[in-house]
Amino acid sequence: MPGSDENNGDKNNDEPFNVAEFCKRHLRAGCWAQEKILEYNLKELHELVNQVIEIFKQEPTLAYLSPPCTIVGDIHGQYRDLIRILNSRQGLNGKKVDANSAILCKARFMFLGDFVDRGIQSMECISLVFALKVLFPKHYILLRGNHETRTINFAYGFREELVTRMGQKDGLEIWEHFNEAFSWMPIAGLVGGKILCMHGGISPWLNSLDDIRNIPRPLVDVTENKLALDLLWSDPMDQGNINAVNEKPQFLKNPIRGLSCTFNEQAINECVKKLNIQMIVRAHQVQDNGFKFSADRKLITIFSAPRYMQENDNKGSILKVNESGAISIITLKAKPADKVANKEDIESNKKTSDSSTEDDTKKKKEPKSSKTQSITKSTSTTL
Ligand SMILES: [Mn+2]
Repeated sequence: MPGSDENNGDKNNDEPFNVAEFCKRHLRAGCWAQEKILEYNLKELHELVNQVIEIFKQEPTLAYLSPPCTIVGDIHGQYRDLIRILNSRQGLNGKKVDANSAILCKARFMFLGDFVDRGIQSMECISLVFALKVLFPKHYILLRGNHETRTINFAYGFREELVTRMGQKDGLEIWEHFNEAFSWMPIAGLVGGKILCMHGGISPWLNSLDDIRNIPRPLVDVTENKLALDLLWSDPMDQGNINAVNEKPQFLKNPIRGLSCTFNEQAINECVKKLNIQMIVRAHQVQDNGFKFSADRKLITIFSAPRYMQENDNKGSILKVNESGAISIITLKAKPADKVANKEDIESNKKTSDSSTEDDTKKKKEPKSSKTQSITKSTSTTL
């Protein structure tokens, strides 16, 4: 700003925050491919968080998105995989894909939360998705996961990463501000009015979509709201558990998490009926193949962090929903750590984008249901 630069010792710090530039900085070749870490200054992070908070405040607690779109599960600080996912967009119409420009063009994404913790680049992941949210608020829906809560990201990596990279004082200050933003995030999402999305799962307290709309925000401590707690934390019952197929009880204590509940097939069937939806998409649990169906495909778990925590051989997956509501699964292979994500990713993305029919896919992971509705039609491609 002319006339206001008398004490302009650090030029970068005094330049107005430019979210598009900030976003592009995250995408420049080399940064993500080689897992180099980015440098941030405190002021721009505060500015980003302020802007995203204003957007979350405008958004309903049950956020909406129309298809075609992509639904994404847990990211957990795996920045390189986040870039692969963002580049898997549909609708490029065979155009040559350049990572920088492709990522900035409009596509619709519903993220199911758990952006931070566990992986080594929580800062890049949350900063990039927040920047995309600020740039394209109606195209990027960011739901809250159980790691977008203070008590969890205190202990599982995000706070420590901020302190290590920003210093004790600045790190803790921006950590508090990020958590303020998390308290404003939407708790669930609805795709095309028929696919209900959340991080964890359903709840005995969920009897209508209005129950979700009525969850108050900011919600600093999710344990204070029983429905929000379950939406962020619950799990389907293990299919080996006899209660999973019994009629009752539909909900049990969650022995693995130590809070919230597990729910059985009957609970899923009843919930889908009661809410007049076609299916539920949730994340929250690592899967060997990146995804898993439950209750005759009325619920799907998708997990989008391949080789989770560097110690699992799991694949990741994302879910594409086309204009008519049909779903297809894209699998993200677990890559060896030294293999750079590059052109090859982009090539396979292009194939995916070009295949407008559901038939020309490489692998079928699950047997087709005999009564196939358009919404539950499912195929998979490998990315
Ligand atoms: Mn989770």
